[in-house]
Amino acid sequence: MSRLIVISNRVSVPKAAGAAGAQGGLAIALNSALREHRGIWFGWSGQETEEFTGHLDMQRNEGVTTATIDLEPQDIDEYYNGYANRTLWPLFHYRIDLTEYDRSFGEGYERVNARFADSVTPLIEPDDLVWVHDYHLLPIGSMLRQKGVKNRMGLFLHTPWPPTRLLVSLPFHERLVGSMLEFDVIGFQTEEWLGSFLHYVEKEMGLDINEDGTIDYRGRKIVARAFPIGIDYTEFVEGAKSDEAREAHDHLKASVRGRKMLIGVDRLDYSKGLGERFESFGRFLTDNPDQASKVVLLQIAPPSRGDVASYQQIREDLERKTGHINGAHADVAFVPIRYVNRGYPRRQLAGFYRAADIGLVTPLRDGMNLVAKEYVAAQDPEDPGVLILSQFAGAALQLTDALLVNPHSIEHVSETIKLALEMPLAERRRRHEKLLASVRDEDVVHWRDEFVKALFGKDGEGARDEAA
Ligand code: GDG
Repeated sequence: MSRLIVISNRVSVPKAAGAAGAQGGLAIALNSALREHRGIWFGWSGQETEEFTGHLDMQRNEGVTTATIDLEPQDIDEYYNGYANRTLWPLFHYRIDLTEYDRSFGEGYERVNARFADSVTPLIEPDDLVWVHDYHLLPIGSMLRQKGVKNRMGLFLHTPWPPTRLLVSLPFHERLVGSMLEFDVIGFQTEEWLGSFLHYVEKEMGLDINEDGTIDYRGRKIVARAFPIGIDYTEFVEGAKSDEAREAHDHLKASVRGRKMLIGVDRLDYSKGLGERFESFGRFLTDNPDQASKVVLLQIAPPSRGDVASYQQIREDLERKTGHINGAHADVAFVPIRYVNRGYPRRQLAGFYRAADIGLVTPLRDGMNLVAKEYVAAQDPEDPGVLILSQFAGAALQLTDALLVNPHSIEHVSETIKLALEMPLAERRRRHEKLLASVRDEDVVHWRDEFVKALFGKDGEGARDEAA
């Protein structure tokens, strides 16, 4: 069996099941694939070093080998805080108003991708399959090819892919996309992002897309496909049954004292539509004054990317909005928004989801959105909550039995909250049953297996044919 080499910006060192700070579903799924394939997970350690040496820190934990490198402060500034999080992230989430185009970011991005390629190449054996993750590492495939790596290589993009008219605002966009075509498999979360990518390839690069969706490029056939990611359903449902989850559920339920609860769980990121969500909830309270003392919104929002100015702004904006809405609608015995700027262990989170009557998942743009799927998995099937989901999340293409909303329309979301609160049990059950089937059947293991199968190629050959 071919080994699997996973390359991503950061590496998640495996921890024993149930350990404190246990990992997310993606890390668990990749680690189990690595265990099965005797593979290696390579990436940045998250640590700084004065001068880049390329020293590999190899570790083995829970049957998985990880290899990490440290980066220089300038690398972190230009590659991670710069090109990845100030340029590509906003651009890929359709926010060209927030996108910064600084030449030094692009240079740092290429330099770090080259450093990744230099460091990982000696670890790659001829039959290995190479699986690269996300927008941090789009050009690494071409750099590995230049170093003589002939293995089959795949890229999976966790974010959306923007429409061509937005992408062409990126200086050197042709170079970036051209470098991606050195991969054998390019995976997206949804058909929509895939469609945007193929549109670019056709219109800007003049390439033909074959009937089966493959692209012929310099004598090779590239598979570009949608592989919608899921959650680790089994792990999540087990966690939701744990004592920790039950205690978190009971504690939260007791604290709301019979009021209906809405929950949001998101990294503090402008793509998640938190400002619009708070405004919609505020509008709901204004339009339904009798409800003000009967509902509460719990928003869990662990801070992220705090070194980037736009993230500092969203934080300030949300603090202002929370203060404003709570000031207008609170009473001596309750506040309508509980805004919590910290993270919780996964099992507690599962308990919180189950305690909530509504899951409010309203990103302005999201590659997939796993919170929507976790909310569904955590519900009591006999008395499930209602999922309100943005039509702009990749998950909306699968979770069609959620109440789909336009998160930009404050009125629409406000009215949908009312609808969800009034939804009869039979309809809640009917919708939940369908949602649950999708979350259970298209889980992260299914996603991983589909991608690895595509990476193997039809003939099951690991190494790619040199003559092809
Ligand atoms: C990117 C794409 C795509 C959140 N707060 C806590 C916590 N979380 C966990 C959630 C969920 C994960 O973080 C967030 O995943 P999302 O999918 O919602 O969003 P991104 O972080 O933006 O992820 C996204 C994903 O990659 C996978 O491809 O779906 O579109 O943007 O699992 O539960 N976990 C814990 N405590 C928290 O407080 N333990």
